[in-house]
Amino acid sequence: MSSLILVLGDQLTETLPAIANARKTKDTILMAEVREEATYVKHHKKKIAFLFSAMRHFAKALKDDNYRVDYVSYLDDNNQGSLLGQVRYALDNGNFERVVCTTPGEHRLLKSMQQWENELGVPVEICEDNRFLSTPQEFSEWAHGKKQLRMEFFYREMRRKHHVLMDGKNPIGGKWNYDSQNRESMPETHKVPKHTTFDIDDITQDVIELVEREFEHHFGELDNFFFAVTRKDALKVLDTFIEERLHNFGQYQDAMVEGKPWMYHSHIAFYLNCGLLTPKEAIDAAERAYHAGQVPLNSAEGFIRQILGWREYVRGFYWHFMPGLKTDNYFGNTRSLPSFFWDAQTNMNCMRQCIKETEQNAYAHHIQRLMVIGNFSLLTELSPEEVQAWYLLVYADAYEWVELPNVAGMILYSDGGNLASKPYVASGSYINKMSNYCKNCGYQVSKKTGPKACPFNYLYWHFIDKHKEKLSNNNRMAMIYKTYSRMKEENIDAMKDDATIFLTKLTKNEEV
Ligand code: FAD
Ligand code: DLZ
Ligand code: SF4
Repeated sequence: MSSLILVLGDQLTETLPAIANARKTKDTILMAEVREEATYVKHHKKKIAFLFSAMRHFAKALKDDNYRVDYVSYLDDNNQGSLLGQVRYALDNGNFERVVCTTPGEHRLLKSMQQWENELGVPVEICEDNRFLSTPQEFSEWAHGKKQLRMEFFYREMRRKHHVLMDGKNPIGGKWNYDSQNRESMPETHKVPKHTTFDIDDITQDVIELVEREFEHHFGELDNFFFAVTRKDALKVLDTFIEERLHNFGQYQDAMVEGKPWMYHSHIAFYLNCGLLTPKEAIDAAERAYHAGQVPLNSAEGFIRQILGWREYVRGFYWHFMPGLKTDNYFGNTRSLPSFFWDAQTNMNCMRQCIKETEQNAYAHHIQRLMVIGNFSLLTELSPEEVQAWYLLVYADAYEWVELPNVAGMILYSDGGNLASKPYVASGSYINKMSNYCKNCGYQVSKKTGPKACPFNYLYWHFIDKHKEKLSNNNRMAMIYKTYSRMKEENIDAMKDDATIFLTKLTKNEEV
């Protein structure tokens, strides 16, 4: 009995049970570049080029390892345009008794796969994705009966369970979390190490030309392709991060500097999320560097928390709250995205820089996504559906299981607070403290109202005022509402008036 094993573009890991259990002389691994996956949101050009190239390299490595591989390129005559179509075509033209897949990272695709057995008339086995350190079931068991699902407590469980940075039953250093040491801004003269890039080989060059032709109208730039597209090179990105960047990761984790998109971040989410790296090897490498005395505890713990904590937590959260998470809209926001989300043409320098870098690199670091673009999206009442689609298509590390909890739960609070204990909103002073963006801005961060005032300032108080019924009982908002209650009515009115003018401009898609 031979099996047809479907491997998706973000399942490029040889140790997945579906691949590891394949019988090399009997079974066939099917991989396909299909229009449906590349366009259900119009992914960034660099994201498609990265993934198609990584898929082609992975297929080649499997073939070199004597697996039978049926690789369908985007322009192949037999390309059916969808995963189901491609599986059906392979079944019609081969001799397979069953289909084997791995649980996909998106709810829409899992629901579709669960129907395939009926549609195809052969058994379809959906294997576990064993690349995570926790399962969705484990998350749901942890969540059961809890009023609040705070990441910090989930993270502590993960630390204990996997014995990471532990000293017996206690966290190494006596504290679970060293975030209070991780909030420094970066002096402009500080030199950040160059980020790791690779030469473009023939496979990648072909894919870049394909994407330029076939996805011409998609968002983003293709120049300066920098990605690792093989496991070997992805490991090099991880190693270089541990050697050159991890030391300062904690200290500068939240900092933003104009013209420095890469900072001390690891740039490994691209590879973790498509399978070229595993989370365990990234965590182990950071822990080893700490024990070897190469990096301080605040950096090692901060980095490990992102992977063992946040990454595992958001995946469990996604499956626990889907499909409702996608349609939740706690504040009832409906405004369409302004056109500068697509071309970065705005006088707000922080938004201009973060969107421009997103356009260039299919990457922005966490605080740019959270406290600049995300903060703006919530304060300007953008439609959750449109913001979700934007984040899913612009970043090369974005798949719905990780993008949606961050967007719906973390930046938009559209789930009403299951993920975040309070909305992540801030005025311009936060952006000014953590970046040098305000120096080159058409607005003045010190001004609260008037045509030159920083829009984040009056939009922030407009938000606080507008949602007082929904938010003022939240303990974590108490200080803010105390300050608000002491503000002069005329000042609040002036900010509300400026916010209304600004929001009307956005609705009309006028320049801001
Ligand atoms: P680093 O800063 O070096 O962090 C190390 C690793 O920790 C990352 O590679 C990532 O795997 C993990 N991590 C850190 N924060 C998170 C988080 N909040 N959720 C899950 N994993 C995390 N991350 C994605 O992988 N894909 C997304 O589509 C995505 N969308 C986001 C959208 C918004 C609105 C926000 C606020 C965050 C989003 N993140 C997403 C989380 C985070 O911003 C990225 O993981 C990070 O910027 C990737 O860059 P890096 O690899 O240099 O990460
Ligand atoms: C993101 C993506 C893109 C752009 N193209 C493909 C593709 O052509 N073939 C494929 O198998 N996977 C692709 N992917 C990744 C899938 O969209 C991803 O597997 C699902 O969204 C589940 O996470
Ligand atoms: Fe952004 Fe306001 Fe600073 Fe301009 S002044 S960069 S809009 S925070």
